[in-house]
Amino acid sequence: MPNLPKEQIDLYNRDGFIAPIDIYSREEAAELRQQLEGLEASHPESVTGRNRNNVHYVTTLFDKIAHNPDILDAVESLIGKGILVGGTTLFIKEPEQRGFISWHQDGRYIGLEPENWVTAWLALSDVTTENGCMYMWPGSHLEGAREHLDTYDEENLLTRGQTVQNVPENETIPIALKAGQLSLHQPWVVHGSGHNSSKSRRIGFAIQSYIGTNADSVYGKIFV
Ligand SMILES: O=C(O)CCC(=O)C(=O)O
Repeated sequence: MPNLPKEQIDLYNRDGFIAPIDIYSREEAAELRQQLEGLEASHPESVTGRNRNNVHYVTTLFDKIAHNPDILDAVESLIGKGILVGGTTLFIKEPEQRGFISWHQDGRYIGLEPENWVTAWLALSDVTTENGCMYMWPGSHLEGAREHLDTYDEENLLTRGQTVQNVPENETIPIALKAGQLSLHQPWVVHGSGHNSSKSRRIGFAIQSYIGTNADSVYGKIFV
């Protein structure tokens, strides 16, 4: 895939995200999902709980996805050449699983500056409003860092339940994706996702994040 066209880059700058971007065909995505589910069957502990964090170290399946040239081309359009994989996470919501991700900004807890980094989220199942797709608040990145309240809600899949308050939910946009499609979002865009109320799994693989080689941790300097 060539780099993203200017119109898409403009949309990213305006809204704080772009979706959908076609990466894998349906057949390829089904094959990747099958490999994941094969691993879950043969080595269940390897891709559950904390092992879902940096799962690209656990299996080459996810390392290959994180280094997919089409994804890297799209990312290069936004952050330039010299791209590092800062971390990855497998976000799975099981059928009818209660569990949501509260409104948050990745920039607030990943803590990297300067801001030439971007989170990529690849769907390995179809992702819909019913099974708990992400919602983005367009333009919310333009005001930079916002206060987050640690709510420690039991059903919140974020460790501290960190939450941006007073998000105008009627302005937020669902990011429905077909298996094999990608979304890209900016560090300061406010986003979250709801429960899976469907009878099928919602499977997403996030590269959190692709970072420019000049990005440095600001934890302990700006954020604590
Ligand atoms: O998978 C989800 O629902 C949320 C993921 C997320 O917040 C992220 O990738 O930044």
